[in-house]
Amino acid sequence: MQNKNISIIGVPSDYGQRRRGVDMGPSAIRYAGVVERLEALGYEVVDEGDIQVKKGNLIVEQNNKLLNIDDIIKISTELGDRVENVLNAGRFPLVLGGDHSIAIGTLSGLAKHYKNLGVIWYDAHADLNSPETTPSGNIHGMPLAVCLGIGDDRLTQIRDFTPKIKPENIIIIGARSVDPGEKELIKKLGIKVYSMHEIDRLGMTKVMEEAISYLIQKQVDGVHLSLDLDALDPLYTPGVGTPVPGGITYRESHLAMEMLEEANIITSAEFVEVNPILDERNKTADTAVALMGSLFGEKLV
Ligand code: NNH
Ligand code: MN
Ligand code: MN
Ligand code: MN
Repeated sequence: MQNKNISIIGVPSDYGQRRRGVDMGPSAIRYAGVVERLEALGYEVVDEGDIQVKKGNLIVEQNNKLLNIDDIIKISTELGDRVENVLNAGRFPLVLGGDHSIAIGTLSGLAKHYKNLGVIWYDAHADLNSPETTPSGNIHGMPLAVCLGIGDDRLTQIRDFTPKIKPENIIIIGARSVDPGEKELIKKLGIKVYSMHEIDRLGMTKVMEEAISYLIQKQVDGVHLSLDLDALDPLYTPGVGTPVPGGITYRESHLAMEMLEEANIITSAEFVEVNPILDERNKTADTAVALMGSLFGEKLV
């Protein structure tokens, strides 16, 4: 990574879904040794701590299509401000979740800075739902749509501008649980997706080579990696709220991170959906930190 100065921001939020515990993700990732791991690679790491998230009862009512929206607006706005400050200080933002709804905040900070931002969405899901298409009402299934300007105005207008990203600058990797409305949107907007089918068929090497040259062709001025730990097979990351079998392997994920590092294109990252309550001895947080190792240039020999 070109930028040797990393700022870590924890976002202990579980408001984007219904299972308690993902708010402890940032702690679990810290205890897995993220700061030490990155310092050992020669980075100057500042852990800025967690943003303030109110502890409260999750709203889980059946027919609500935007669960906990008020809390999510507040968290996203604050996170956006914090991420923008990190960029203005010339530092690399590394955001620790929390459920994936926090990406709305992260992108709202990044997009003020980068005018043609690329996004790699490493996830079992597409996170392209809206209140009209959501099967759950969980906002963690919506952040990519929100950043495209699709969905409730209160979310799309966070930090007073929309859209945050262009559909042609997005690459989804690892998808295997995509809802009908999301499939329609992917077709309509022509979003580039490497589902598990393409990963099986082409192999991760080819997938990453293509993904990287695709973003370079789009002349992006930065690339954000939004990594949902459920992209990996639950074998390696059991501590996630919505595990889906048939996922990306541990080795394939390391390869993907190593290739991103070699390509030297990543300018910010977030690791989300680590839920220690659902985990086995902090395995998911350990995997997250190991992947960060590869992303930031750790070599095996
Ligand atoms: N697509 C489902 C929904 O919108 C599940 C989303 N869950 C995720 N996304 N973990 O990454 O509710
Ligand atoms: Mn996700
Ligand atoms: Mn997911
Ligand atoms: Mn998830």
